[in-house]
Amino acid sequence: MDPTTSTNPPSLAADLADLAAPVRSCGPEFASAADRLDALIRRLEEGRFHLAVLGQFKRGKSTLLNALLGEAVLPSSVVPLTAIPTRLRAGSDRQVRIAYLDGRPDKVVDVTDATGLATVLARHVTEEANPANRLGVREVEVLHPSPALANGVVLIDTPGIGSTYAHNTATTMAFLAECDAALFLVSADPPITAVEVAFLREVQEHIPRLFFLFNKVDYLTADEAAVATGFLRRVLAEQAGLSSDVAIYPVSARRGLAARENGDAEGWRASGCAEVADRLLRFLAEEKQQVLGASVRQRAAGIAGEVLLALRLALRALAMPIEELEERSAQFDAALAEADQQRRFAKDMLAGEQKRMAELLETHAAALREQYRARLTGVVEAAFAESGSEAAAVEAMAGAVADEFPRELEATAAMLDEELGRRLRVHHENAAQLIGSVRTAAAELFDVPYHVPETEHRFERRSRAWWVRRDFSMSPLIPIPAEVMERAMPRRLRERRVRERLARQAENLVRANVENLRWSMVQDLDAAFRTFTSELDEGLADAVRATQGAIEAAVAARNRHEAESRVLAARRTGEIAVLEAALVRLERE
Ligand SMILES: Nc1nc2c(ncn2[C@@H]2O[C@H](COP(=O)(O)OP(=O)(O)OP(=O)(O)O)[C@@H](O)[C@H]2O)c(=O)[nH]1
Ligand SMILES: [Mg+2]
Repeated sequence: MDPTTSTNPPSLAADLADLAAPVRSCGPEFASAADRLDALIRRLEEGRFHLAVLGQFKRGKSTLLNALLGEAVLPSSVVPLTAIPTRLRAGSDRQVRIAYLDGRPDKVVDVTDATGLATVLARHVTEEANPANRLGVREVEVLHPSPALANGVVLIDTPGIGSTYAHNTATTMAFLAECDAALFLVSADPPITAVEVAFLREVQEHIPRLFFLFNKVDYLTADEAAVATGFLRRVLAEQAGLSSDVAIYPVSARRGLAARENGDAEGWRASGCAEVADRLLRFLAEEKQQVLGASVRQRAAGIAGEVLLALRLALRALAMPIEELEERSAQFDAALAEADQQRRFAKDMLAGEQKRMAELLETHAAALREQYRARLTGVVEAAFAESGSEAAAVEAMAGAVADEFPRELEATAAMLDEELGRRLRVHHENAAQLIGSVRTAAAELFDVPYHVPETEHRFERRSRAWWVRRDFSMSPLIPIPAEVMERAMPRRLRERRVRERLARQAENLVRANVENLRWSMVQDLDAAFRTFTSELDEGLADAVRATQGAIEAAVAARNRHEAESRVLAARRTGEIAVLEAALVRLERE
């Protein structure tokens, strides 16, 4: 029995695909609806949960992942080994996809068993076979049927940090922003090091959820393990600011792997790996998938509702006396003209909002500049007055910049981001209402059922995550010019020159860093409004195309030939039945 077996969740992606295919075959006027359904499927895929295993070299990251997979496929060794991040995600068969740094096409290798997989991986991801990444591999992705990868979990093996191979550390650092959560592996041999604490601090900046695994407990007696985790807990609390009751999961990845290979459920549980698999992987992934799944389901149902409306409109129009059809069609055109008027109005409002947001941003940038100028000047003057040393003053300024600015700039970025989200939400609701009104007008005029789907209240903007997390790295301080010449000057004069120079440095720092923030926000603001405006235009155009298109097609069919209308009516009736059934499946959850 597979100790990690879980019931497979019903596949939302499959339900969506069942919906997208018939929508696409309804005709070219439904292509955009089908595209939107495909985009939702992609979003589900992208929304997979990325969980990295991080830690210093040789802590047992690859071994732990092998244990979770249930077979030894990731190379593990007693020397620093993993050199390329390797993603593991669900697939029905084993396959490796290798992506290259220079953009040449990915290499895809199908393998039949664990040994084949291990061989391909060893050739590409190890420091031994691919020293300093001579093969130019960017990343490796493995498809694998293990249940540990169900629920959209993507597990990531990363190169260990802190080994003599500095490039491995750099590779892992560059990877952090893509992770939703991480398992941070430490072990007893040796106890947590200063390098790991520094790495952990960095990781904390990028990854919102971290879980601590204490590996290789098989080396220790129960008493020793208790002492060792106590020490780890203290270090985490004192040096990484974690709460003193932070959860630490003791595991033996090696024993876990052996247990999986021998089908030993008790050994699997005793290794501690079962708890990691059950509690962490499943819990985290489900949490994320639920939120995403609910939102995707709701949107898909909305799209299906739109398509059904168009089909029903067509069917109704095909059955209506021709004079009545023409009259209602003219009334609908009038409703569309009114909607277009409102669209223009909405765009004017948006342009005004964008201008006000830009002004707000400038006001904040000016205030920040003032605040930092005062703060830095104070720091520099105090340090210089106390020490009389220019170098010490520069040092103090650098300290203030490094400690305070990033946090405060991020806080400002987050605040403005909130504000933008709040303001755009109102416009978003108005736009949804306007687009909905076109469909409602058609439904009422032609007397067919239609419910405007609920709009989601959460207004999503893609830029948010990297806005707030962007690296507000500080501009370097200007090097101090040679002071030799000044040594000969009278003290007063020399001090004045130093003070002036320090003030200039402070001013430059303030400008550079505030400008950094301002510029990135101006860009994001523009992008947010541009996207929003085009979404409004496209959404409205879609609504018009679907409703008016369906009615016009019916009018044309009626005018051509009675037989043609009958064929079209029969086809639409069939399509409605198929879609209604697909919608029921989608909504059964
Ligand atoms: N005793 C014991 N040894 C383990 C355990 N887990 C891993 N090891 C051993 O530790 C060594 C390193 O394991 P790897 O899985 O290669 O470690 P890694 O963290 O992936 O190393 P890098 O890829 O170099 O960063 C191997 O010899 C493993 O067999 C464990 O739970 N107990
Ligand atoms: Mg490894």
